[in-house]
Amino acid sequence: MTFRSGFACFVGRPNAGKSTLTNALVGQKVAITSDRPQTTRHTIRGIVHREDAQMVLVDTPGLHRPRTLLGERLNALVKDTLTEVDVVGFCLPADQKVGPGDRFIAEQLVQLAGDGRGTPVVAVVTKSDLVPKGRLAEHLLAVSRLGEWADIVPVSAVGGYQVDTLSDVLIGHLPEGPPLYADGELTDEPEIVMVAELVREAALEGVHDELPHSLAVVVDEIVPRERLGDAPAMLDVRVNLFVERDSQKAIIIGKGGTRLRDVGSQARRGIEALLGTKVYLDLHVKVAKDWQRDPKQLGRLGF
Ligand SMILES: Nc1nc2c(ncn2[C@@H]2O[C@H](COP(=O)(O)OP(=O)(O)OP(=O)(O)O)[C@@H](O)[C@H]2O)c(=O)[nH]1
Ligand SMILES: [Mg+2]
Repeated sequence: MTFRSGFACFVGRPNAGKSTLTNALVGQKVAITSDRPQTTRHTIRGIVHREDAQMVLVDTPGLHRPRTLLGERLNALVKDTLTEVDVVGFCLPADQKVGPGDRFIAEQLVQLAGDGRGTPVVAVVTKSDLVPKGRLAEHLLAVSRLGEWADIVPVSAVGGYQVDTLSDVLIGHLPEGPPLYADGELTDEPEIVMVAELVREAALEGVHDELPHSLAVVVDEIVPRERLGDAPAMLDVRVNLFVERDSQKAIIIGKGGTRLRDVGSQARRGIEALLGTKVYLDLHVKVAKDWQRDPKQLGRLGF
């Protein structure tokens, strides 16, 4: 049996369903998801293990016309990733017409194919559960006219439709080679990053307008709590949430602190599942004025 291994990445405009699809292919949550655009802010590797192959799936931030320095840095990150993979999955959501955002990305992908490497691009029509069959057929046609694709695969990460088929198609483009990660390893995301991401995911729920973009989360420390008698093991997790303005701080905290408490209890459940121990989660909201446009602050927040 030939064994294949290599790298695939998902690109697409914000909110196209890249991270949800990554999680579905890996079979476990490695990337946070939300219905707010620009949820993903760094590349995340999820590893798909099979008898005959190992695929390192790189989930990327949504590609878009940048309006801030953060946006520019995210786009640059995606472009770097594109040159480093064996196959690209271009995600186009079925519930939205092919638009200027998709054409912008298609142009970048044409340049990639033309640079001599000839990286194959598979068009992935995401969220196909959201549209009737006839609409899906129209969308597939529009996608096929958008560029030269190695394949076009409609999927639904939520319904599980054709997720395995997509895995087969992507793996078919990987070279022969040995596994790159140990058996059972599902991501190379450090725990500390996953913890911060789970807090950001919880905090994104129900906030609107500019706030999702203005929110950054950094773990301050994770320390084991001293055990008294046979009390169960417990970790103290201190996390800072940064926003850009005082008004945003008030929204995140909510009336009498209720909103922040809800965010904390939702995030704590995910963090306890991730770390496998009880957690005391301590959230602090701080203002870092206009950090999205400030190179110094961007550096400090890890961008
Ligand atoms: N119905 C349906 N909804 C989906 C599907 N895939 C993703 N979604 C929803 O679409 C929204 C965006 O999903 P994400 O996976 O966060 O999208 P993304 O492309 O990673 O977004 P960015 O990281 O912001 O670029 C979320 O609310 C998901 O629940 C799907 O197959 N079906
Ligand atoms: Mg994402």
